[in-house]
Amino acid sequence: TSKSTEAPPAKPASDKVVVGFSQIGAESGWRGAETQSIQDTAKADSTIELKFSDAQQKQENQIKAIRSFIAQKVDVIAMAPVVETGWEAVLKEAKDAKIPVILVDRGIDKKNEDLYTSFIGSDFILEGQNAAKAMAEHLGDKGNIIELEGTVGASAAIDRKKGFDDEMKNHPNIKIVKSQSGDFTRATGKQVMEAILKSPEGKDIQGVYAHNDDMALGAIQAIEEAGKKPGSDIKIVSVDGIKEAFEAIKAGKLNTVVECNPLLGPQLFQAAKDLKAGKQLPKWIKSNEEVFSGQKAIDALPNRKY
Ligand code: GYE
Repeated sequence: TSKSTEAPPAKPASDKVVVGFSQIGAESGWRGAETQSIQDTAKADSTIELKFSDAQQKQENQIKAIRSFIAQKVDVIAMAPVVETGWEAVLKEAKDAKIPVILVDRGIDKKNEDLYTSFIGSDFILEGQNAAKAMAEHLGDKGNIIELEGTVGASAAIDRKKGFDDEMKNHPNIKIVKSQSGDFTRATGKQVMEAILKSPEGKDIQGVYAHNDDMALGAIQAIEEAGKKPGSDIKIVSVDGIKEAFEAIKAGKLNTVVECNPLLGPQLFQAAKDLKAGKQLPKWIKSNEEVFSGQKAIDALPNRKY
C-alpha cells in the first residue's frame, strides 16, 4: 500500500503545521472513530497537513513510520503507542531531531516521560474503577466473573485491569475466575469467551468485564450461542461507548458502558499548532468521560457521535 513508510527525499516548503500520525491499526470501532476524527479535523483545516500511517497492530511498523516522519522533518509527531515499552530508541531519535512527540490515546512507560511532550487521552485507571463499581452493583456484590483484557502490554489494558482490581478489593465476594486477552477485537473476544464457556471455570459465571466494547460484543454472541442470556444471566460491563454498545444496552444485552472518548482530532491539532507557536503544553490533556447504564444509555443513544 502507499502508506508513508519510505522516506521521501526532502521537505516541501510549507507554512502548514505538518503532523505525522502513527495509528495502531483498525482493531475496534473505537479506533475507527478516532482515525475518522483525526482525518476529518485535518481535512477541514487548511493550516494542517496530516501524514497518516496505519501500523496494522505492529510496533515495528510504528517505529518505521516514526523514523519516516523524522526523515521528512515533520513539525510534530503524533502516535498511539500499541504497547507501553520499546520506544526509547526511536523517541530519542525524534528528540535529537528536535521534533516534539504527542502521545494520542495510549501511554508509554513512566520512565520514558522525558521522551514525549504531552499525552492526550483518558484516565484508564479511573475507567477500570468505574467498571468495577458498576459490576459490583449489577451483581449485588457477589459472583464469579470473567475479564477480557485488551492487547497485552497496552497501557489501556494494563491500567483498566489495575483500576478494576483496585476497586474490587472493596468487593471480596466477587471473584475474577479467569482473565485473558481478547486483543481488543470482536473476533478474538468471541473466541476467548467461547473457550471459557466450555471450560470448567465457565460453568458458573455471573459477569463479564471487557476492556472494550468490541470484545464485549463478541462475548455477547458467544454467550447467546451457548444458550444463555447476556445482560441478565451474565451481566456485562465494557469500556469505550461506541454506538453498537449503546444499542446492546437498549436490547438488554449489555449492562454498563464506561465511556472513553476517541474524538481526539481537534485536541491533537490544537496541541500541534500550540507547539509550533512555541507554547508549552500540559503533560496530560485529559478526556472527560461518563458512565452509562439502563435508561441513561437509551436516552443518550440518538446523540452518540461514534
Ligand atoms: O479502548 C480500544 C482500542 O487505546 C483507548 O484501544 C484505546 C483503546 C480502546 O482498540 O477499543
